[in-house]
Amino acid sequence: MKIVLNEASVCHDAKEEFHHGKLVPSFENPSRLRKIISLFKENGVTEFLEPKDFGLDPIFQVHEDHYVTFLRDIWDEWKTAGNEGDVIPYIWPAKGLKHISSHENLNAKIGSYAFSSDSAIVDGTWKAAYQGAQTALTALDYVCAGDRSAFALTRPPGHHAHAATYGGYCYLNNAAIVAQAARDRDYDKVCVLDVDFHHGNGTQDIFYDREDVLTISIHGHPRTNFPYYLGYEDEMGEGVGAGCNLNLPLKDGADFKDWEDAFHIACDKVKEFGAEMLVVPLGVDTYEGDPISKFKLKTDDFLTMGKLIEALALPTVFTMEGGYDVGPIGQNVFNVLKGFDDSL
Ligand code: SP5
Ligand code: ZN
Repeated sequence: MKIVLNEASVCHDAKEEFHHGKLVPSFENPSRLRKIISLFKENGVTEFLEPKDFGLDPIFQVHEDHYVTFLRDIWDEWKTAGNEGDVIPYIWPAKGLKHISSHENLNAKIGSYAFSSDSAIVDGTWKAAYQGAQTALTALDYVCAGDRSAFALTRPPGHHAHAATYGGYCYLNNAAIVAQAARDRDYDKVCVLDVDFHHGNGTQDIFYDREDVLTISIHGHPRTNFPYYLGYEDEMGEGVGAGCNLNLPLKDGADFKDWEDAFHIACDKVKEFGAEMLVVPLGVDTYEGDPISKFKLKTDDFLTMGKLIEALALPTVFTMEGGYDVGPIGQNVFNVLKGFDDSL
């Protein structure tokens, strides 16, 4: 399996986020990727490929132009205006307030593009996110050229990002960008099968009215887990996309047996849909030790997960998403890929 590494990931280093009413160090931080790389090297995986540059066009196929401009420019605007800390929203156009398309005030603008406060924007966020999208597109490029699978090793993650909204540590939706690029490269039917602990709200929303991209997510139930406001069973797609979204929320405390039962339902859907390409937003925050999640998967379960994904027998692009227990994160990620491709 080709592994494409986003070296610019370290450029995104947010200081803090709110957790239980306090500012704590960001769960999503550069040590996550460093750990994964060193564990891979210990296991003899030493070839990390550089991303090619496909430019902004494939990003614009998924994200709105004004949103991309916002992500690119907001740090400089924020600093020029004299702000000292990271860009963190404090006001949102919630129900009862007006949705306005252009904002004179930076805080008003920031709140209009964010859905949560956990995703600070810092110097280097745009660079890391842009290179992350290129990393994912490069992984797709290898698969289009004949590789069975490729892994985009990158952060920040992407699956929570909508067409014009960031949140959940995500800015550009790498998995959605790959799925759309695969469509634009003659794969007629693409499936995004999201195995991160959290619902892939951004990806679902981006493809919600589409019949050519099936979105499936297995996740902690949104009644009790982030992102709370999306990810329920009754969200099944709309218009021609009706039936092309499947949510499989699981109860808090779910173990691998529960997860596997959901996975088999997902498999039936992938086959019925007739997917020609699989994109897997891979979060290992389903791990039992994860500090912000509530499933009980064990390190060995991730090997089985990789085998189950492989059994779908489709060209597959993995994008790195969540996983916040940094000690075992490398082994957990490695196990999924090793389960998929034993030659790794
Ligand atoms: C990609 C990904 O895994 N994103 C997850 C984003 C979750 N961010 C919010 C974490 C909330 C932790 N603090 C609130 C705890 C409430 N019990
Ligand atoms: Zn997650």
